[in-house]
Amino acid sequence: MKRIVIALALVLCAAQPALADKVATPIPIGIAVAQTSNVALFGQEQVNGAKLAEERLNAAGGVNGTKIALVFQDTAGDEAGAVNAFQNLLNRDKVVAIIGPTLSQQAFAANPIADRAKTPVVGPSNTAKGIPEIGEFVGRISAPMTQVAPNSLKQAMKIKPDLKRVAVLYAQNDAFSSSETTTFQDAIKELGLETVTVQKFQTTDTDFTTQVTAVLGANADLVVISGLAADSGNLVKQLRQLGYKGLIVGGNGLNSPNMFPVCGALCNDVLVAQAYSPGAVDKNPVNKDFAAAFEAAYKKGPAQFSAQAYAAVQVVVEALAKIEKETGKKIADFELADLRAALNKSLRTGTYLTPMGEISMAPSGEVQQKDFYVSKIVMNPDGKTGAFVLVS
Ligand code: PYR
Repeated sequence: MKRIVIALALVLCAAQPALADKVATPIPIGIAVAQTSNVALFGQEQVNGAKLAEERLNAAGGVNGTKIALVFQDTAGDEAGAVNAFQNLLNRDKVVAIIGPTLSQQAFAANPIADRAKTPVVGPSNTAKGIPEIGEFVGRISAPMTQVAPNSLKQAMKIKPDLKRVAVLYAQNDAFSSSETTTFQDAIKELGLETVTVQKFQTTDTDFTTQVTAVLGANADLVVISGLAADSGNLVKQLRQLGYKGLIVGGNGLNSPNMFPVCGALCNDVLVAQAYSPGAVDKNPVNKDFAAAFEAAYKKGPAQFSAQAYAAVQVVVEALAKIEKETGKKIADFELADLRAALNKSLRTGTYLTPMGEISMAPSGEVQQKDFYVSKIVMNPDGKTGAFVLVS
């Protein structure tokens, strides 16, 4: 009985909204991305983008003169890591919002925790169907693959107009990959192409002999891959090593230069649809400025995952500034619970001029973005470094 009473008391305490908490200064914004595991191939790029945003936005005055402080929590690559990171950021670090996690697979597990804590989540790289639907406090600035991915198929058809036979491969243990492949498979049908084989794999796989044998046996002239960076890089490498000579379209999991060392020179010519391109600077001075600052800081051009993480921090900071403007009250004078609720609303109003162009967040939390790109991987002679070269 005594144990039950103590347990009940603990539950009641934990359930109490942190009404007494004021927003700390500098204003804490959580960054829950993968800094370890294979998913860090994306996460490291996100850390770079977020850190650059913190530095530049603070140098420009932060939120009307109040600085922000990013609080980094490593989610590693799985759901448990993301849940743990979210809990720390919400309860210990008392952040005003969480930017993260890296994978949709992690978002489906961790975002409901932030939603229950009435704390806004801004997804910087969650592109599966169903992310904003997780809850009222869940939004994203990463365009869903339903809008982005089909562009790469259209580009493949431009390169090879007699294209017909498509092999589809996807990681069945990953929510984003399973979602993206349905988008690809629908688009393949709509574009009048024929799916000649569908092959599944795991994100932890390193040997793709079975899948490649099936692709070669099906006589495909286009291969479409939905996976993460390490697995997809190995798959591309083994397709080429075993003699596949046709076109390859990669989904968002192949959208990282950190994949280049995995497939090396054999990454050449893979087509990838993108929500950001460092090459698209002509019409967007914000991107020009960002790309130059990134290059100066890291001695390399920004990848999509970096640009989206930068944009996520920018969007949160601008939404905070809007709250001050509209209420005439400084962020530090808010109670945390009130600020989190106000921020969720503010995020969903107005537009943001980011490195990805002008974006906004619908009341549902879905991003609204206009410009998308397709790039081709071009490797350098060193076989380790390369670039996504804009083709459309
Ligand atoms: C996702 O997990 O949603 C990615 O796009 C990588």
